Amino acid sequence: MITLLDYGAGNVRSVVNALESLGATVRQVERPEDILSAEKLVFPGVGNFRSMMNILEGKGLAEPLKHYINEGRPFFGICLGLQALFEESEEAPGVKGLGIFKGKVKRFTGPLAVPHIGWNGLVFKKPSKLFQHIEGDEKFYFVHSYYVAPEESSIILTQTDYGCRFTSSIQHGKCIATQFHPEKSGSTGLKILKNFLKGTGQDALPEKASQQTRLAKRIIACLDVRSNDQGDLVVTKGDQYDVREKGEVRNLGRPVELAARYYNEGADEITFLNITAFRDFPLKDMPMLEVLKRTSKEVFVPLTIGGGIRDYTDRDGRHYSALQVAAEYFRSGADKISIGSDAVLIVEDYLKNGQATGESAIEMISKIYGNQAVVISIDPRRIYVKSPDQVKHHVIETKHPGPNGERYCWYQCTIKGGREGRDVDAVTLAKVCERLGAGEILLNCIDRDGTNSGFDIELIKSVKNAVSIPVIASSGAGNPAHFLEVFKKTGVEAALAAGIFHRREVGIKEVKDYLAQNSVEIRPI
Ligand code: 1PR
Repeated sequence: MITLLDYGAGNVRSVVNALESLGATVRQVERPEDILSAEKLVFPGVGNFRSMMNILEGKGLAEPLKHYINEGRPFFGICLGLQALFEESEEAPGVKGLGIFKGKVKRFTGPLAVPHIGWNGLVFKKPSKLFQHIEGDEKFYFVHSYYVAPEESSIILTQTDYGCRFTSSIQHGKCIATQFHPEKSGSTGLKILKNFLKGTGQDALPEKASQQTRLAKRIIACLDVRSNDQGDLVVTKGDQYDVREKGEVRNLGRPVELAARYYNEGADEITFLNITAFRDFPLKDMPMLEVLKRTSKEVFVPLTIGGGIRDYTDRDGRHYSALQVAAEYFRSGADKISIGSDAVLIVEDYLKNGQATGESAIEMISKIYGNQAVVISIDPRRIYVKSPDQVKHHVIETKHPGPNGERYCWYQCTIKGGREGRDVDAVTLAKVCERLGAGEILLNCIDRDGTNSGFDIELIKSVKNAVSIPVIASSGAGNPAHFLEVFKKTGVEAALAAGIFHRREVGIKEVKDYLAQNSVEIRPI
């Protein structure tokens, strides 16, 4: 029996699913006494250090937790569940951590994008039972802006490189904690959890361990989901956002099945976009929540869900906040939520008033769940202009002149799935969203969507250069060379595709093999 400490700030469903897939029975901590009576305790932390400590203290869980760990009983902390063990964090000055180990939690500084999101390797510092059947060159999924800096080097189990070398896991007796997410690290991560559950066997030091690690470029499979005219929830795909063919919604398969296929084929992440959620209220759209619940039972890589994350008042006058909508998605198995239309309206407001309200969906959700959980999905369309001073927007000089020979363009943000253009450009949107607390940009492009003609390098470069959070390039992938081009020319952290994967024109493995042959770091399948 495993006892799981859920303090209600994120996706613990995936940890439960991972443990159950390994045959464990999981019970949740309901009262402080449940911690003390645990046989094995797992503590997955997500979100913000301050809110985590406030909740632990407020619910009377901090003391039993310290007591349990100090008694040397089996403990597995994940992400913030590692950071909580230290004295304090730069994320929440003045807030005390559990202080089981000496040391601080620090923020990444330097030129690399923060949060550190994606698959990175481990440098092994000491043998552990945890590493049985681990070869050493595998990659694990990280998503964090802060890392622990222990004072006692003897507790350091692994280290990882990202601008600096940081501690990516610790072990002291039976107390183990990882910065990476084993429950989101595919079959390799499950091996780590299995070793913890087993708790027996020899200490092992992986053979292929390297002396340096590199973050992999992520390949993401995207599933645009909506109901077709018969009322079935299907994965569809548009050409420049038009998903109908001969009047019918294109049907490319079932969401859960396709997601499982991409997981098995080596996708580093799966994104679901509920593309008609701007019309319907997503919490009424239970099938989408069901899709997430079912997918997270068999897919152990990160899941992002977008569509309809905004405040909403239903016909009976009942108000739901974007935070409530997001919370439901997280509870159903999402690791990140993506905000599209509402982000444009939030930025319009910000630009009009010159300041943040503190109450926008981006601010509210990132405050509770952490920046890394908030993705902004941008749906821009290219607008040509004759000269840069013709509009007040961020204008670029383009190598692809417009229909009347225009040499300049800007990228207009749209809402409602491209149906309505607004007076905000993609670069400004990305910058303001970063300021408000977004952790990642999913950059689509209506002109390229479904064309197989390659990513819009000019758009992607200008957004990537404007922000310091990770950027996912999307729209237009037609072959493996397009992925290489976008990584080499823009430096984005991830690239997403839909049509070529759905139609089996190109496989994820083919893309990764091609990238690896051309010296791009990838997560091997
Ligand atoms: O506005 O917060 O409700 O979110 C709605 C979400 O649905 C947005 O993220 C928006 O991008 C998405 N969306 C809305 N309508 C469509 C549509 O296609 N009619 N899909 C749509 C956007 C773009 C990508 C696509 C890539 C790669 N789809 O998701 O997967 O362009 O395609 P490709 O590789 O085939 O070129 P909200």
